[in-house]
Amino acid sequence: MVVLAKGELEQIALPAAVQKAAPPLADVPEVDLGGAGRADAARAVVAACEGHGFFKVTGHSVPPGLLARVEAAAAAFFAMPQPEKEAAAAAAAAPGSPFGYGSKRIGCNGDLGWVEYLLLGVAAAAAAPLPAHGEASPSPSYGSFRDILNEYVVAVRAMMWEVLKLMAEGLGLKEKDALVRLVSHEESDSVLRVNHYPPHPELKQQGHGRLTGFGEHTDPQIISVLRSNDTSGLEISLRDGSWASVPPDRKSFFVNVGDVLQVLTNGRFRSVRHRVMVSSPRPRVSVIFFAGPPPRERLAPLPWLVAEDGGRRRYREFTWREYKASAYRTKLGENRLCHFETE
Ligand code: GA4
Repeated sequence: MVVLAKGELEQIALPAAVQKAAPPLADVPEVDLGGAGRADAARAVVAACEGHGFFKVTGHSVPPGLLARVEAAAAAFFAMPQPEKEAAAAAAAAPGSPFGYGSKRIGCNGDLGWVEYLLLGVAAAAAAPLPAHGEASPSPSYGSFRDILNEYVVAVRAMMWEVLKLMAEGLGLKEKDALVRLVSHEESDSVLRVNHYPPHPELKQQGHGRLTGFGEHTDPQIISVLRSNDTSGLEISLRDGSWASVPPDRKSFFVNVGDVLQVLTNGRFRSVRHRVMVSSPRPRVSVIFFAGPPPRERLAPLPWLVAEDGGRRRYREFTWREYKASAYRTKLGENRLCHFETE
């Protein structure tokens, strides 16, 4: 990983050092896609999105063997020497794009975290959704990693569409495809992120128990689907402002409500603040699929949900292009939705 300048490690370590470890989230809401009752699953999705804005998906049909291959390929990718990772991932991104390999620097507004990552744009509805820009033949190691990630994206996307259909049903929307339509359009703007949080044994000796891996934030998109290895670190913010750690579960997926879904539901669903803290002696690897709408899509609270809210419209209309541009100007931890509230 890239060496940090003087003072930068303190930025990652200090805020965490003064915090106690968050207690485990006792009641992780669960949605069983393999269960008998569709109506029950739809109700469970809505209740979870209104509550924490976060839930676990079990009973899905993404093959465990594929999850294991993704995990192994990610570990192998991040184990490569730094220059090789940079060179390999250059094949993943057009010059000047925010995509590719990154280490410790998150976004471009000065945020730092104890993390290295690969960030890729995802083409919606394509058989091989991940880009192959740049060199004609990317390095063989990156090439095979990308092939495995392509398989993963196709499988996870199908599971996510299922969840979004249940959501629309649970909300009583007339158009059952209202949410899926936004993320499955050929111009839908989705992102895949593979994060690697290496352990940092020396910090313990220096008296820093926990590092900020990925600082607190909400996700700008509609929905995010996360899968991690068996290492803890993910924490969500509860409604009372306290933090709870999410026990890892490598067989399941974790779903976050994003900012745009909070807007579409007129604030009924909660875009959950979350973060990743590093304290484990084992590395954490997570893969997150962020599903967004097409750039030109005009987003506003859905009329049915405004009517249910007594006609009160909590957010003004905007396009995803506009929201994204505004979000990318912010620091990670900022509240991005406040600029779009009607009052
Ligand atoms: C948070 C969610 C996703 O990881 C991400 C992040 C993006 C980035 O890493 O480039 C952002 C962050 C995320 C929100 C505010 C801006 C943009 C870093 C940052 C400081 C890929 C996304 O879409 O928004």
